[in-house]
Parts: sequence; structure tokens; C-alpha cells
Amino acid sequence: MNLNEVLLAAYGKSISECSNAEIYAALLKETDAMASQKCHASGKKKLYYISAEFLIGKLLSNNLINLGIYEDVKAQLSSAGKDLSDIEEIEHEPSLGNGGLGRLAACFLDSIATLGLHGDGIGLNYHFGLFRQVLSDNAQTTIPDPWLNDHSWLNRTDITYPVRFRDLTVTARLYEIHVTGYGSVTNKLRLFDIESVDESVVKDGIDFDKTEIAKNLTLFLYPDDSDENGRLLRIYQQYLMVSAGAQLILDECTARGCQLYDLPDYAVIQINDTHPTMVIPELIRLLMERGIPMDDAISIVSRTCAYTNHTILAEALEKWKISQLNQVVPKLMPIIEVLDNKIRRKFDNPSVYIIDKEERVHMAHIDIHYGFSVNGVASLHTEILKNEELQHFYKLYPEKFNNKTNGITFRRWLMHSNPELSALITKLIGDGWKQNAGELKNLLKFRQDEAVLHQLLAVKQEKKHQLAAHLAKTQGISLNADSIFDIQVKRLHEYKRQQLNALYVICKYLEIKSGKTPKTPITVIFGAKAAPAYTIAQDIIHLILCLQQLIANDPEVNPYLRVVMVENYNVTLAEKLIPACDISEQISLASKEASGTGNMKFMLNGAVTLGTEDGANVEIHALVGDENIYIFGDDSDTVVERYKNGSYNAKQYYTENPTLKKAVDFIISEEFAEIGDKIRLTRLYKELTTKDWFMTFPDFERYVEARECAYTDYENRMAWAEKMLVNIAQAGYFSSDRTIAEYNQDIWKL
Ligand code: 26Q
Repeated sequence: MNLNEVLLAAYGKSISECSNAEIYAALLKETDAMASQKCHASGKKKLYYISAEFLIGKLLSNNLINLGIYEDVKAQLSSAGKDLSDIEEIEHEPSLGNGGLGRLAACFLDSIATLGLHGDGIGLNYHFGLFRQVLSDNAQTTIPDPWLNDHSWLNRTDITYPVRFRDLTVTARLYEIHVTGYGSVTNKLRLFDIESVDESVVKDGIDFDKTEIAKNLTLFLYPDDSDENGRLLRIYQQYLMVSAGAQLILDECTARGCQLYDLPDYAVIQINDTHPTMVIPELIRLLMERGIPMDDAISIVSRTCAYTNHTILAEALEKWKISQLNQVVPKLMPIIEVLDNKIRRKFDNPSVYIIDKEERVHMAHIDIHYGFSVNGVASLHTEILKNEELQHFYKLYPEKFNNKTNGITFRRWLMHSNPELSALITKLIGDGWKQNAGELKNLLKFRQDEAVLHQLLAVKQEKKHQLAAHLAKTQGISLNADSIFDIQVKRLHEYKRQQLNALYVICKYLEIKSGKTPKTPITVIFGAKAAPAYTIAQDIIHLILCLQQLIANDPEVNPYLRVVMVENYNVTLAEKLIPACDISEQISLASKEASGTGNMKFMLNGAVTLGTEDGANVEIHALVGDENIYIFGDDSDTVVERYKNGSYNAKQYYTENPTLKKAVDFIISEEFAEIGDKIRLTRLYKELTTKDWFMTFPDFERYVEARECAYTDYENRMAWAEKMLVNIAQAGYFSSDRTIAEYNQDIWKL
């Protein structure tokens, strides 16, 4: 691309005469055109990856990298005195996702295109995304996060479909974003929207009238479902996505010459968690509408759909009441009843029924009975599904169950977010790792090479400085780049145990107050959004923010310890935080984190994991060995057993461990009450001391020990750098190219 020519044609100006916004707009247009002109994958069979979330992040640099023109464009800009990173800042990140599930979908689209596979994503075009988080008065507030403006990667199409609810019919219009791979192929992310959406119905913060469906349907991802109208709205959204999606799939397959009976040869639909589950009854309905007898339709659909499970938390497994489904999508209920009856006739075990005796429809049960594949997202997770959570189903269909350990795209999470480390790696082992991530293992031969280890530390230091500069500029936060960066960034949830991290901070604070100071200062960084209606999560954010304030204002402590909660944690921030991290906090209660993917991104960027034997941490541990990870706490068998026998008693740990008790009591101390909100802090204190459902107390002591051990080891810079190097070298397994190759080989067969 000759940027000067592009800008001359667009504005009659040279690079240096254009504003950053003008350059961004022109680059977007040109890049998008180049992406769309690349070859589009083809073939008889096509994958449709349906997901409520696609957390794609900013696209400019990613697309430049995948088109192979990143360095060239950067150089052209820089010789005209412009910095590509300033241009990137113009782009507004779409917040079309919440966390790992959505980011995984985005990494998968990148790898699907990179491997040249024939497959698109299908989802919804939320105008205001999840929400934008604002931190003020030591609390999270939420405002809309509009991301659509004049210059967007989203292209409108002429394709529309009617979607019929009980009380209204809407017209779904298809929009598309080009997903260009690192190679020759471009696929698409296809997002449905409706024309009648009215952004002005959003009033205070993110509040709006939840009953005005035609106006609010595609405003937000996961609208508050703490009331009935909110829950109904979620069903409306899900049905919009799957009904429009199913019509698109049938149209495209027919256009490729598919006879409806051959649908499984033309399409495979990967259902990302249960949010798109209604695609199964909807497809059956559409096939019947086109003249196929019901039993045949069921058989066709069952051979087309595959389900990925991302959670073992019972409360996250969706169940809709029959009455709710009847209110929104009455045409699906008779089909779901037939699906349930068939199961009842076949199996004499109520735990596998689709409809339970409280008249609730278990969405995951539809997927498992009427899909041909069920996969978990890390090996421990899949084992737990088979042996615990879904054991009754596993006994019925052992052949359906399979594991697909998650992965991440190295284009975004190394080449883009850490060009310095990418360059060092390439200098050491050549650039074959960009196509074949397994080649990172060749780094192992440098594990004793002090010159290399020094360079690795220098890169880390550079990334810490860059992060400090960015947070100073954008959030008014000042970081000491010579401190240890200890980072926990992920959705806020009790099972992820940000509260455990906070309890450690309290301990450290008290220790410093008592005169024992750490050798190297510590910066504890948090980033997390919490569902607005999730009270305890809000309380945990409050605790963290109060600690941040307390410590920042205490001159006795702040030279040694800082707590920082970044505002509105998102993909763009992750790209800056992860490369700067020394210690990666992956401290979920064993058995609860299905996989985690942040853990992989940190490892790839040379952070060392402090974590439990949970999710993909187990696989990271096996790859790097005991020496290069800090593992602590009860394992999943112990935890599962403790839940089963109901023997856990938080109070007992609290009374018997004085260090723990001191930290927990601090939450309701008078000193802390001066900063904090008494109601929030007392509620959190009570929750911990009487319930502690995610068992932070039993792991507390071993967590503190492991963390201290990591901080001590950090002092030996060469030994630490070796740990960093081993982590990077062993990260190749977690390339989403590997994951997608496995999906294709075992499930999709494209
Ligand atoms: C369900 C019912 C009602 C309301 C909301 C939901 C809901 C919303 C979002 C349930 C789940 C989600 C998101 C889940 C998620 O992000 N899961 C993560 O998926 C990653 C990719 O597989 C894993 O790495 C993480 O371990 C898992 O937590």
C-alpha cells in the first residue's frame, strides 16, 4: 500500500498534512478493501460458529499484520513523522463480549481464516456492547459503550430475514466484518441487527425500558436479567440471533446446491455455550416448514450441530421456564416438548430430561441429546464434565464427548501486543514460529545463555515502561516500572477469587506497617468488569478500590506496595497489560475455571503463573514443570469432594488461622470504615466468614506462601529470566491454530 497515494486520492493531502483521524479513516477503508479482495474460503461444507459474544478488539493493526503490510505501513507513517500507535488510538474497540468466551470466539475466527478453513461467525450487533465501566467513589458505575461511528469495519448488506416472536415480527438485517487470516483467506463475522432499534431509549446509565423490544433488542449484550422483563429480553435476543442465523445457513447451503436432507454435508454449526441453543429447535422448525417430516428434521439437525461447554457453574447453565419461552417464542415450545418426550421414552432418568418437574427447559440438555459432539475446553474441565457434572450424559453418549483445549492467536497476543519480544524471538530462532508455534520450543537451547536472558529482561522492562506511560496518559495512574508487576485481569467473579488476592494485599499492607518491607516494591494490578446486578462482585470491586486509596495515601506503605485497578478493562488494555506482567494471577478455585485463556497470553509474554491446579493451568504446569510455575491450594478432587460432603466450614478456618483472621477483620476495621462503605464491607465480611462458597480460606495460607516464594525468586534475575524463557518456549501448544486444527479434524471435518 502506498499511503501517500491513498491519502492524496482521499483528501488531496500528504501523510504529514493529514490528521490522525483522517489517516485512520483512509487506512481502514484501504485495509478493509484489501481484506475483502483476498480469497474467500470455499468448499462444500461450511462451519458456522454461533456465539452471543465476539470480543474482537481493535482491528486495524491486526488486519495490517494479517495482510503482511504492518511493517511497511508503520515505516511509511514514521518517515512522515507519524506513529502507528497514535493512529490506532482513534479506533474504538467494539465491546461485543464480556470475557473469555467472547475472546475465544475472536481468536478462533482468526485461526479459522489463517488455516484457510471455510467458516464464519454468527452473532448480534450490539450498539452499546456490554457496558463501559467508570470507576468513581470507589465503585463501578456503568454507561453505554457506543462503538459504531462513521468509520467502522462493519459493512451493511442487503440480506434481511423476518424473525417472528409471539407478539411482534422484526426484520433482521445482516452486517459483516471481514476476518482476514494470516495467509491467503478472508472469512466473515456476520452480525444481525434490527432496523427499529432506538438508542435514545437508554436513559440513566444503562437503564432502559425492557419491554420496548423493537427499540431495545440489540442495544446491549447481557442486559440485566435480575427482573423478569430482563430475562424475557435475553430470550428475544437469543432467538433473533438463531432464527436469522438459521435462515442464513439454510439459504447459503441451498445456494451451494444442498438438498435439505444433505444439510450435515454442507454445514456444521458450533454452538458456543448454551446461548445459541435455540438454533436446534429453530432449524427443526424451518426444515419442517420446508416440508421435511419431523423425525427426519430432528435427525438432520442432530448431525449438524455440535456443542461447546464453557462452564461447570450450575448457575451459569441456562434454564428457561416453559412459560417464558411460550411468551416469546411459542412456536418452539411444541418442538422442545417432542424433543423432551423422545428422551423420556428412551431413558428412565429424570436428570437427563430436557424439561424438569419445575417446568424449566435445560438448554444444555438439548445440545447434548440433539448435537453430535460435546466438548470441554481444557482437559481437566472435560474430565470433570465426563465424571461429575455431565456423567449421566457421558454414560449415554461416551462417543460424543471430547476435549479441545483452548488456544489464543499469537498474531494478536504476541506479534501485535509485543513486537519487541517477537523480534527477539525471531532473532534467536527465525520466524518459522509465526506459522508453526511449536517452533518456540527452539528457544529452550538459550535457557542458560545469560546474554539472551538479559535481553529478555530488557524487553520486559521496556513493556513495563510502556504500560506505565500509557496508564499515566490515559487513566492518570502512576506506576513504578521497577516494581514487580503482579496482575489479575479477568471478569469479576467469586470463583475467580479476586477476593483472595485482595486478602493477600491486606496481609502485605499490615506486614509493611509492622516494619517488614519487601526487597523489591510490588504493584498489584486488577482489571475487571462486574455484572451490575452481581452484588458481591460489586462489593469486591469496592474492597479493591478502597485498598488502592488507603495504600496510595499511606507514605509508610506506598514506596513498597501499590494497588491499581484499571478502569474499563478490555482487549486493548489487555494488549498493554499482559506483555508488562511479571506474575500472572490464575487463582480460581480448582474445578471451577473451565480453562482460562488469559493464563496462556501471560505465559506467552514471559509472565510466570501463580495459580491453582485448575483449567488449563494444569496443562501449563505439565509443560513448564514445577520449577517454572507457582502452584498452590487444594486440587479439584479435594474441592469436589468437599462440596459433595458439605463439610466446609469457613468460620473454622477463620478462627483457627490468626493471619487470615487479621486480614479478614481488617475489612470491617474502623480504620478501613473511614474510606469504605460500611454496608458493602460488612456484607462482604459476612459472606466470607459465614459462607465463602468458593473456599478462599482453605487455600489462603498456601497462597501467601507461594506468592512470597515467587517474590523471593524474582530477586535472582537470571533464574527468573530462565523461568520466563521456559514459559515462552512451551506456549506453542496454546496457539489457537492447534485448537482449530483439532476442532476441524475431530468435529467439523471441513
Ligand atoms: C448465563 C446465564 C444467565 C446469564 C448469563 C450467563 C452467562 C454469560 C456469560 C454465562 C456465561 C458467560 C460467559 C462465560 C465465559 O466467558 N466462560 C469462559 O470461557 C472461556 C473460553 O472457553 C474459558 O477459558 C473460561 O474458563 C470460562 O470462564
